[in-house]
Amino acid sequence: MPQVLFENVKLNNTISLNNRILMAPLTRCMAGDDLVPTDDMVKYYAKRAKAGLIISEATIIRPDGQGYPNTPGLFTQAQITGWKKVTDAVHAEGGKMFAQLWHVGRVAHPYFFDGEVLAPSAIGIEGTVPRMRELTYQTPKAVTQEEIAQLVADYAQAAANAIEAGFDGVEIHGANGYLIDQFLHHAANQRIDEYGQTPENMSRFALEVTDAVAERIGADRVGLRVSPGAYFNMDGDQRDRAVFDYLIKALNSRNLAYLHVGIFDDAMEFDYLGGSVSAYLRSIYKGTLVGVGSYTAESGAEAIQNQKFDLLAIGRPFIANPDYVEKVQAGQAVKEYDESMLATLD
Ligand code: FNR
Ligand code: 8K6
Repeated sequence: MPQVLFENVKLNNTISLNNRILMAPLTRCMAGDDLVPTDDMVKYYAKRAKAGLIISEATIIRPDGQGYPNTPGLFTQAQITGWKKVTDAVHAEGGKMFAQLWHVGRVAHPYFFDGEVLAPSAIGIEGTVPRMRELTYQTPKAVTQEEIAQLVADYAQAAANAIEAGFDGVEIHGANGYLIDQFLHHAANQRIDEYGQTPENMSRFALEVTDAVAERIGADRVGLRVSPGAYFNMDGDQRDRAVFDYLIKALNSRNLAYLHVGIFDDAMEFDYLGGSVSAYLRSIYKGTLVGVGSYTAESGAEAIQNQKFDLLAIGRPFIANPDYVEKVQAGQAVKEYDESMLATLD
């Protein structure tokens, strides 16, 4: 049994975890009508409450943040009430849970809402919406500064809604090519105002959202996920390195609960980062770092022992094994993940 994973950890004076294993955020596209969490979702999360911290599937902060079918929201009273059932069930099992706050930016599709697709710049992505291949991605509209201010306010409101829904905190989804990440990469951000061109300007939106959310619910309850290595709905650019150097240094003084790597396989190396995303972030970030990406309990524990990161997030194996933590603790083999498992919520 990889013992280091089963230590209690104090993230700060507000949040302590029973172990170092996090359930990674996993979009399941199973929310009900009006994007309200269902009773099946209550059961699904409660079964996984032995994780030190569950991070919810990405949850949209407002209607135009949606890019996939049946992703839950946190902007209506019915959604808040639905999530409260989930968090109550997780707490009853002794677990803790953060909500992942999401706006997909240019990965949105107006099939899901009335309005325009918004992004830093009018640069679209190729392709079609997963599971709805008839929907082709559109060229987004570059947001105005007034719209940026509203987005920042809407992230803060969604964070307040998350606390009302009983979450222990929130993770801001700044990763995987979605809205916040779009501001951080040159391939998606070609603005010429104070949100573009320089590392300070390109980091501005991410920091404004982080600060607004922290001010509303307390920095102790806020995590952030980032993808300095572009790999999903995004192209990398040598100049992105300076943007993330600036952003991560600026985060050092924010005293967040944690910073979370956004990647599918942490063995991936990026030339402009000088190696893996986790190694790059560790070289700059002074706070708690959550590693992720094709780890097993054994390889993740070894990485923690070698101080590559502090906490281990597990994604696909948690879909395959609701009792992942119990199995690892008992030294039992875990079931292999298979994409066909996405069809049902067990
Ligand atoms: C993901 N991932 C993901 N990431 C995120 O930040 N928000 C999300 O909602 C999702 N949704 C999602 C759905 C599915 C089906 C998969 C497979 C992945 C990425 C996930 O959190 C994690 O980073 C990767 O799965 C890599 O970790 P594992 O699976 O190798 O442990
Ligand atoms: C499952 C329905 C849609 C969920 C969208 C959330 C994003 C995760 C989807 C998985 C896609 C994997 C892409 C991995 C790219 C790796 C490149 C090396």
